[in-house]
Amino acid sequence: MSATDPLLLVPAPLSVRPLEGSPFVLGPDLRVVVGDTPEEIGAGVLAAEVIGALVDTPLGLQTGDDPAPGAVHLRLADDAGPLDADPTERYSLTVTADGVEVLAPRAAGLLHGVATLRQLLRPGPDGEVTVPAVVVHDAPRYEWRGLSLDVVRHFFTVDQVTAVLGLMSELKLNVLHLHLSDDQGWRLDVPSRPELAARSSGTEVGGGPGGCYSADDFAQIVAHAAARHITVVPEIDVPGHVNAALHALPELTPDGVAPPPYTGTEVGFSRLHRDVPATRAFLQDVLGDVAAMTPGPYLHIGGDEVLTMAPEEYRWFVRTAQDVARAAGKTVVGWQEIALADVEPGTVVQFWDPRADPEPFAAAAAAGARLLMSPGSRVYLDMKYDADSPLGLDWAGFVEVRDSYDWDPDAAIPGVPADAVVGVEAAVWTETVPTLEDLFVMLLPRLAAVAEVAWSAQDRRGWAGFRTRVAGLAAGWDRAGYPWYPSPQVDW
Ligand code: TNX
Repeated sequence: MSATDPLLLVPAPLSVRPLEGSPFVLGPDLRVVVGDTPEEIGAGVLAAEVIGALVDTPLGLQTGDDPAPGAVHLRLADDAGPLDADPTERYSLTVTADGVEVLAPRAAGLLHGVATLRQLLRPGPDGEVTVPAVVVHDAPRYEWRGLSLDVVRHFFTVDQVTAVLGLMSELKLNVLHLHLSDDQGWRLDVPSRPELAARSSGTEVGGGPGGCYSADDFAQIVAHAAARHITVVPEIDVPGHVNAALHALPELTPDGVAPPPYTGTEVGFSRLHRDVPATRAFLQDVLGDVAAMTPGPYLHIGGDEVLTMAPEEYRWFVRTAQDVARAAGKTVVGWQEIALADVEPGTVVQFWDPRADPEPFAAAAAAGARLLMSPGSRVYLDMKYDADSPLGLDWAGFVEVRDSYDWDPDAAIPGVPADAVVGVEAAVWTETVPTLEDLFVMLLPRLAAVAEVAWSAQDRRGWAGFRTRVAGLAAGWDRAGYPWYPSPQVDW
């Protein structure tokens, strides 16, 4: 690649201005220089790690105001980034022959600047790494840019989830939604009901060993995420998708008999019962435990695909779960079906099935709910790319890279106004996805497309440009050891 190549950045920044002049050359005494606040030091540690891994040398970290030439400077500055954007995540990045400067009002912006820098690094012929001279001003379109990961149908360890977090931060995604309970297993050990993990974590689709997170494991995931300014949203799916809970706690069934474990892929057959006495305390204790284990503001209560419950009883579950979450200081997130119940202002409704009647979503938005856009035909990254994909489902159709890219979240549901759209979340269900390698093949390149939909202004992006830029990421994926799908829609 030469210095005149276009700058291959995904997601596309708000503004990119290439500068005349020589590129920055990463020298042998390259170091990261930060201010002395904890936020700057935290961002500096991660920057040193990320850039150091790319140049194969551990980088030094130095605090202070030293305008050291040849260094990567990270500094908090209120007036950095596009000033009309929210300060939470905006940043500026300036690269000249003399060095690199990342400025942002908050630490999250510093990390976004480092993610942009990472994509600009160009390995030269004799091991020299350069960065073209450029000024970037950038800020996201949506505040919620997520990935939902199903760790139930197949279990993924803390290290594997950490690898996914690494990819997410490269793409400036900021919410990891963990689907922690379902028919096939229970994946989080909660103090009030140790039977759940003890009796129902050793199963998964296809008969594999399953697994679960201890409180300490979960805290580690949350900490790895927090270091990257990613919020973890835990999901306990009720009142359907509960076979694993019923198996562990037979008092939740009407006849007190535990159903056998389930390792198939059908949905919609299991449910809680309002009239079973143990039900209310289960909701209260388990949702309360998960809320207490989660520093983030959200608690996902599932709510999807309850195919055998009267609407009135369903509404009771949603109301009760909302009450528990509110008492624990959390905002409720639920799959789109909760729009048919009484959602409170601020509750996040996650749209997933485009076959549904749009009217209840418009009504929920009018009542103050916020809509999170996860249309299956666009961002369900467990769908097959095409008929030849060895992995994946196809109930929402085939989802090629361009399908994930070419849509506008603000226009995704007729009747829902743009200001009710909180953001975009990709979802990867894992019925057909047993390994981390398989998971990455489902995510890449589609997650890059979703990340751009969620980050980049609608008028700053387009398929022709994205096609070129996403091809520029592949070398980095190879260096990082990420398996990916060479979609025929892109000239790799
Ligand atoms: C629907 S999306 C489900 C999941 C499945 C998924 C497979 C949603 C809220 N429920 O239980 O795993 O389809 O694509």
